[in-house]
Amino acid sequence: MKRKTLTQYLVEQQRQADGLGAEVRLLIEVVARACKSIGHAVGKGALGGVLGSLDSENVQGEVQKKLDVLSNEILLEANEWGGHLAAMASEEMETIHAIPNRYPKGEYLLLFDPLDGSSNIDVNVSIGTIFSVLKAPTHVAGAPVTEADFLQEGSRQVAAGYAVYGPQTMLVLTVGKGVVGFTLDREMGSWVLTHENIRIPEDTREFAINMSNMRHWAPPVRRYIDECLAGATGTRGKDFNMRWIASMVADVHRILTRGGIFMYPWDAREPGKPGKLRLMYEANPMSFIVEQAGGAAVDGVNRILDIKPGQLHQRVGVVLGSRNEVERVAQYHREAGQ
Ligand code: P6P
Repeated sequence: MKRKTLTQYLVEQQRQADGLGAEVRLLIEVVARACKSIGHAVGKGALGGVLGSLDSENVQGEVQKKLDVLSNEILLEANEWGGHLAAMASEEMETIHAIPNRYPKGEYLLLFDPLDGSSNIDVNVSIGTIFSVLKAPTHVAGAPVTEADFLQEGSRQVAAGYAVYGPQTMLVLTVGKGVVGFTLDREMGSWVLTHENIRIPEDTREFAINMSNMRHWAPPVRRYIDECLAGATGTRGKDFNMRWIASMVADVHRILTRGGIFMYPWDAREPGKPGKLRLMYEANPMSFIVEQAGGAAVDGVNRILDIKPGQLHQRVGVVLGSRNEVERVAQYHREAGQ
């Protein structure tokens, strides 16, 4: 049977009773097309002269890779003219990006990490693009959009998704009706629906965490990982496996595909920061996707999608994946009074 394309899936979603609005459908198609361009640039690697770092740093204080900046520009240019957005925000830009006056404005806000996992670019390991869609507050009609308009809980996302540039290039998407996956048919240049209902198993034997930070973890995290490491000889009564790709998109995609728990918790290296990952364009979109696939996502104890943001680039601890394992970690935090 002929597989559906992204366009066909979005048209069918639009026809539903409480369906997708035309602007959101256009938004997703534009972002998906931009991800094709990013994937094409990533795939060229050294042949495209796009590897390596620039002399600049982003707002996070991280050295920018050429592909970070290129990916950001691709997403900005693709989304400026369509009339579906009020403004955009990116990990690579300190302030929000207003739609130029020469273009019509729409009702939605787009946030993205244009190329997540940048440390993996130069070593040819999977990286990805993460995006999140919010509705702009009604008052923005006519008034300039401000950063405050973006500071909405993750539970208010209209859509979220990521592209993963790996052995296959895939687009994983939720519009609040479960999670679907599209594989890029590189010959036709079309996104083909290959995963119609992605679900995360509630249990797992696989954890993902950067073990080199072990001495900096809070006790509940250390307790959980120690139990996993004790395996069948310990209280868990089963052996665990470990994976850490250091590209959130790749680690989360594995968890959506076969289960697992992903952890980037608070640690004592920078005690004033709640975690390394960013709430608005990493944790929130991934948490929306994970919950829509039957998983769970907490900052250690609180549901990530309930967090009221204070700043655009604020960071957060992240524990997400197979529901029963995430709940165990949250329980250990509650028992520790955290
Ligand atoms: P570490 C990539 O830089 C990233 O933001 C996530 O994609 C990834 O999960 C994490 O940082 C890796 O961090 O400290 O292991 O290099």
